[in-house]
Amino acid sequence: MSIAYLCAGSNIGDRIGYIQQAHNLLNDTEGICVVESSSLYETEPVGYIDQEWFINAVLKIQTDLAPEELLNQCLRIENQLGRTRSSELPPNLPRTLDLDILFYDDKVISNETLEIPHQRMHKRAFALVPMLELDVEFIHPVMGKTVSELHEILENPEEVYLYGTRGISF
Ligand code: PH2
Ligand code: MG
Ligand code: MG
Repeated sequence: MSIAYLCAGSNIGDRIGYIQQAHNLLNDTEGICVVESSSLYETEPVGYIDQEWFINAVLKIQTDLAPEELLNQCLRIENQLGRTRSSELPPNLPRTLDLDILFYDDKVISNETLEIPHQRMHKRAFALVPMLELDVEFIHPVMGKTVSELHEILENPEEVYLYGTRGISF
C-alpha cells in the first residue's frame, strides 16, 4: 500500500463540482482510497494570463496501483469529466479537470510519460499551500526540503485564497 498526493485543478465551468466529482470518481476506483482532502483554494493562473482563476485542492490517497496505473486512472477521470487534449490545440487551455500526481511515497520517477515528484510543484503555491494542510513535514525527495520549507522560500508566489475569501487580506 502506498500513499500518494494528487493535485486537482479546474478553471472552467462548475469548478467546484469538477473537483468534487474527481474526488468521488477516485474513491470509486479499485485500488484507490481517498484518505484526506485539503480545503478548496481559489488560485491565480500560473503560466498564462487571460484565464479564469482556478479552484485547486490536494487529495491524499492510499493506493495499490503502481504509479503508471495511477496516472492512467487520473487521465481516465480527466477524460470522463470532459477534458479535451489534442496535439492540434495549444497546451494549457482552460480545463474542466487536471489531476496531477505530486508525490508517490518517496519515489523519484522520470520518464517520457511520468515525472514524480511533479516537475514544478515545488515552485507553485497552488500545490504547496493545500499540501501544507495535509502534511507540512513531508519531505520532497528531490529537493530534500519539507513542503513547509519549500513554501517559505517561494519567490513571487501566485495569489492563493481559501475558497470564498478571495480579495480579503488577513
Ligand atoms: N495548472 C497548470 C498551469 N497553471 N495555475 C493554477 N493556479 N492552478 C493550476 O492547477 C494550474 C495553473 C498546468 O496544469
Ligand atoms: Mg497540471
Ligand atoms: Mg496534468
